[in-house]
Amino acid sequence: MNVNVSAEETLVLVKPDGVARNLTGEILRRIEAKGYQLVDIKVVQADRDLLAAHYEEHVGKPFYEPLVEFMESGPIVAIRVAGNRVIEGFRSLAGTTDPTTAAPGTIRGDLARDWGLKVQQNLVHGSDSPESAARELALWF
Ligand code: RTP
Ligand code: MG
Repeated sequence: MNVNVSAEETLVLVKPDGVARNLTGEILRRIEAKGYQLVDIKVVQADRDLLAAHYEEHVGKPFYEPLVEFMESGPIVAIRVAGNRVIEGFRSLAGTTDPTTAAPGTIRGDLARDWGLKVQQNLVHGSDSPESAARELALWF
């Protein structure tokens, strides 16, 4: 199996809910089972500056402040993942943002639900474009 073709990279975060629920291993298992490569990984307690930079596109939206509070609430596992079309592929593995309607078979669809909180606690983040991936990987690694 050729694993070195077009090694696009993406940033995956296991958010504080995923770490607290001991789902990091299950999420890594799904990434590896799909055939993507784990290039780098670390546990991070994110501060406001990092989160403000990471979520700059969402500054000013109603969910921004609860989102930052949630992301500050505990450790995050940051992972550099490589593979052909991995940016699109990981978002497909993750499922849609709202965990109630995320398709079964996806990380969010199988493992997350709406807890009725102020922000979606949906277990994972994945970069949404090559530009976002490059920007976010430089922030977290
Ligand atoms: P992510 O950035 O985490 O991979 O998720 P995404 O692209 O599917 O969602 P995005 O629109 O970028 O939103 C970032 C994160 O903000 C929280 N969110 N909550 N209305 C809400 O309650 C709401 N909207 C967004 C989620 O944690 C989402 O993943
Ligand atoms: Mg996003």
